[in-house]
Amino acid sequence: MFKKILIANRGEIALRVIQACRELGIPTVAVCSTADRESLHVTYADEDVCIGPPPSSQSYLDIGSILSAAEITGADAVHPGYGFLAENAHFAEVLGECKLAWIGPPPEVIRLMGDKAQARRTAAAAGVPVLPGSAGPLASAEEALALARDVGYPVILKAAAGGGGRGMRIVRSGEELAAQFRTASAEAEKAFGDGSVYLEKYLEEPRHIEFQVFGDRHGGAIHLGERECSIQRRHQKLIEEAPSVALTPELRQRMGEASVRLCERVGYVNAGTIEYLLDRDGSFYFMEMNTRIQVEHPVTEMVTGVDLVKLQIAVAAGEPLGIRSGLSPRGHAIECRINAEDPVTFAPSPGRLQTFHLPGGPGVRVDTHGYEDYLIPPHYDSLVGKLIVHGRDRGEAIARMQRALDFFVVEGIKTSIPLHREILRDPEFRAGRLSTRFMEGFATRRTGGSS
Ligand code: MV4
Repeated sequence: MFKKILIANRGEIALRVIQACRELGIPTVAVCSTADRESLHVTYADEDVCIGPPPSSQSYLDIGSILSAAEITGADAVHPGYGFLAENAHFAEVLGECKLAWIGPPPEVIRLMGDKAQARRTAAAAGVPVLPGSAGPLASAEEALALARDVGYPVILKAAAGGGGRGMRIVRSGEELAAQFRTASAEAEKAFGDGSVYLEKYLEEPRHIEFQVFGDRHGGAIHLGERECSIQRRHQKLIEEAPSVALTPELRQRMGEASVRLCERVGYVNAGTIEYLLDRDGSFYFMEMNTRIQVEHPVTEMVTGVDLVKLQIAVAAGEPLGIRSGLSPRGHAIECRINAEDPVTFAPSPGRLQTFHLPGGPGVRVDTHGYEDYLIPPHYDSLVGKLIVHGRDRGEAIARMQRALDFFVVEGIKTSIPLHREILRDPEFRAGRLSTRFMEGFATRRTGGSS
């Protein structure tokens, strides 16, 4: 097992990794920017190293500084959390060259799945359903036009180097396609340095369902069921739950088997997430694979009883998975992301937490790096915590989330708590009628169409 783990991250996920390490008896090293000296991940780690000024490009994304921190502290493994360097294949490679263990998937697999067009082709080759569309990047607007005629409108153009909704264009007719193709490609070139664009049939109102997968270094691959992540705004998830009300045990098994096949095909190791679009008729289609632990991993932990971060560390150290696919989810879990933002305008709201009272009691978990008097720096994302509840069924989980939101007191900044309280009261949410367009309908129901 590892002797000392460096956590190349900050905030709640850095704390989450420290918790896992402590349970495993492994000492930890925190890294921090000068804006994070008063952060809990620094307080709770056994050692800490300041790696640079507040901008992440000069601290949490600075590979040289992180390597130096590992070197001077004698760490033998690095956990990347999510975001920052978590899906940086080059970082994973450099660690290997420095004889440091990488608690994540092989660099080649990160690179493969980072190219969304190649990922789509790989999924199809593994027998995982994909939407009708291009076999790879499109060479020209003419090729896009011919393909769109075959597939039928609407279609969606996606940047191969994008992902998570960045660089997408919905096209509803042939008249717009050539112009949209050129803008999409130019934008992708500018944003990612790669103008490759591919095309798919566009689904109007799907659910976003993702499967938690895990591979070990002995060729083992499993899935741990799904998360329903349809409630998001501007491609930022707001609420996630497990299981999805849309999945029967039979569909869960088929989607799970498809997910495991893809893992086996690419030699996947460590934690991963396979994102699908689920159509109303129960058809599912591969969308992307994320090669990291995700923000919403706790809902899977709650319904499976598996500590995913400890499992990441164990498989990175060479241990076999030791658990099988096909466990039935136990009860129901919901997560609300608590962001430091205006609940109406969604503008960031950094500042000091003057009051910070956490809810507790049966079935309630809070993953947060916040504490009373903590000053949320303006340089990073706005997530201040995650409120996760577990109940015997969805009804109990909803009631529990409502009372936990009521008993979560934050003063000094604006948060998404009031928005979550409204969503939890919404009849469509309560009925489980969810889709990727949920928030559009919610905004209309809330204001009667004025926003
Ligand atoms: C789609 C789609 C409909 N049809 N692809 C958004 C994030 C990125 N991973 C891909 N996304 C979508 N791809 C086809 N062929 C709809 C979306 C989409 C979406 C997906 C998941 C969650 C929220 C979403 C919001 C808008 C669009």
